[in-house]
Amino acid sequence: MSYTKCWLAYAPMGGCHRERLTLACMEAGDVLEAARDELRRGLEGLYGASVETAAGHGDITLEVDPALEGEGYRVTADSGRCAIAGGTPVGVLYGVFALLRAVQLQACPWEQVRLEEEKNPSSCLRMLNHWDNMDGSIERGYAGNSFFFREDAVLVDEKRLTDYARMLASVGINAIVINNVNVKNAATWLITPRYFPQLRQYTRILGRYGVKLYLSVNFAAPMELGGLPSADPCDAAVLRWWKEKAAEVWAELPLLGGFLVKADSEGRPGPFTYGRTQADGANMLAQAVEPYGGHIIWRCFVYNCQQDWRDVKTDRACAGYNAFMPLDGQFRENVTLQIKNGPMDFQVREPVSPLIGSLRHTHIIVEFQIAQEYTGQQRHVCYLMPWFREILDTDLKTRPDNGTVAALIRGKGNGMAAVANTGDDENWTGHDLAAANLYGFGRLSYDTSLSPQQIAWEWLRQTFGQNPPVEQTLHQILMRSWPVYEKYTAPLGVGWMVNPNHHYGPNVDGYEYSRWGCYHRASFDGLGIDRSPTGSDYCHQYAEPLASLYASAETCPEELLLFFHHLPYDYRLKSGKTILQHIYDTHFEGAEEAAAFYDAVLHLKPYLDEAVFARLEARFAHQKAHACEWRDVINTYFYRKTGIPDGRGRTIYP
Ligand code: GCW
Repeated sequence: MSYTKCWLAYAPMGGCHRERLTLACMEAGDVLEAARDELRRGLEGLYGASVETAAGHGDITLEVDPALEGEGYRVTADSGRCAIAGGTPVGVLYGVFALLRAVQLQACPWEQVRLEEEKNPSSCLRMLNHWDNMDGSIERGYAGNSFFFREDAVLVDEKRLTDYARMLASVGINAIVINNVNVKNAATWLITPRYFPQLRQYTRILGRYGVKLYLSVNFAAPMELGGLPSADPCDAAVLRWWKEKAAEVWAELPLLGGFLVKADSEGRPGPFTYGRTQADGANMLAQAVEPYGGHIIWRCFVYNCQQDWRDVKTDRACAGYNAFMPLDGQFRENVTLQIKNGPMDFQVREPVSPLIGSLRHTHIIVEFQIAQEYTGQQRHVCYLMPWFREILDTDLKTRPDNGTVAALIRGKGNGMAAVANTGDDENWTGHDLAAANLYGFGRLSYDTSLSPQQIAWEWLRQTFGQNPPVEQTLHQILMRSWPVYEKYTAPLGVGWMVNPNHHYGPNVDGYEYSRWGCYHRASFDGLGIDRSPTGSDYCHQYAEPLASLYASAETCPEELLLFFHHLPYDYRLKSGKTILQHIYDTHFEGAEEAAAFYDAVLHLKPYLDEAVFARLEARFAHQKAHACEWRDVINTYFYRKTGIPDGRGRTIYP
């Protein structure tokens, strides 16, 4: 299947033509060769120049400078001369992408490009987690099927994998997990000779772009592959099995980064089965992979998914903290805990998980989701960088100086991961604008200080070239998209009003009487979940002053009000409106704004490639209609609960 180049299109920059450029590179090696190839491809595309190799000095010089941090780079460009240095070849590659980005943003003749940029990555681990299954389907995939797997085979499409690796490297992503965290059936066999030859190709292709391969593994593999009677992490035979397995795996795949594990979660096996702790499980695996420099990433998404909705004391939001906080300091050096950004599950709005700030002696990765499971499934536009920016800026007040999430994920063993949003669709991400989330996540993970505005602007310029109407309109749409989506789907921190299983579309009570522990508790007297001391007291998992701030409805940030409190429909917000009227208003406004997005996109027809316009037009038309469905279902639901009509007399169906 053919596919687009996304932000690596390198469209010619009008009026900036240049015949010839010379390029000198001091050293050799695969990654440096990739850096040279990219520079050539980029400059040929942008300037129409032929790029020739020079001995000694050229217009552009690439070099490794060990004085820089490994994946850091320095680029200086002035008067037609440019020097790109990196702490390692991967740093050089990142410098090349930084130059190409700057060239496109400046959009001027080569001699006028000026750049003075030195950067080190904000965190060590900048990962994507693909939830691809070996039959080719993707759990929570909204952009076609897997380009890694089909019918239990590992596909090696060298061209597509290379182009993917280029996209990842261009934004600083340095690791990917290609298989779903729910490891079953054939995927359990990925760590056996059945798949080593193909996976070796992956490590080679990705390695050229500084991207490390990781695999999700099945905690019960000693039973399923090895025929052992148990997978008890404290059983010597189990440890022995994993040690032998690691020796075999790394002998075949010496470049493998490590394993990602979802244990004791949503039906997956884990140490709890044997009365052991999550640390027992993680450390046993860590010990096995340690001789090879292997790394264990252990997910904290551990909760009881067999809850009873009648039980109002058990609160799923408390689960991750309760399971992992007592273990702080007990994990081996090569273990990192991966924690979802919020305590529930990638809702449109959640508070930041308190576990992120409270662990002090444990490496952590914060897990984000750019697969838009709960944020419009890549049919609605939802640019997530403003949301991720807020998360990174949240100060959890657990450190005397800087307790922001961005500060907590600095340093060795820490980082950011995102559930990936790509598939084999021709534009990679289903919705063309969803590619901004892939681009943005990578950029933000490399440089956590970037603004969502800047990222959107960079992405638009590189994707669509110099195209002012497109840039302006789509920039505004991107920046408004998350607040608008929130308006018509998730009022005041309430989530989960979606259809069970596939999670698309409105269904206010979809999860209300289910076993999954995610309720909104709408009743005759009000709405929201009491997580204050009179309820589950989840708010006291936070340090002061946050605990008190969340504990009182008066001081709780309004966007999270109903996440923390059950309040009457006539409770007055700071705006003076009642909660009910706020719900009505935001749903009418959200649907109107979605309609305005559609109208704005229609005006871009003359400025967009035909196929791109057709795809955008179809998605925005769907969003416009579907936002009305959300509006009406939610408004009617609350009208029926309360019998109180809209204060402004707009149509709410009885
Ligand atoms: O909420 C759930 C998703 C599952 C996913 C799980 C997880 C991979 O709906 O599809 O499973 O989160 O993060 O493990």
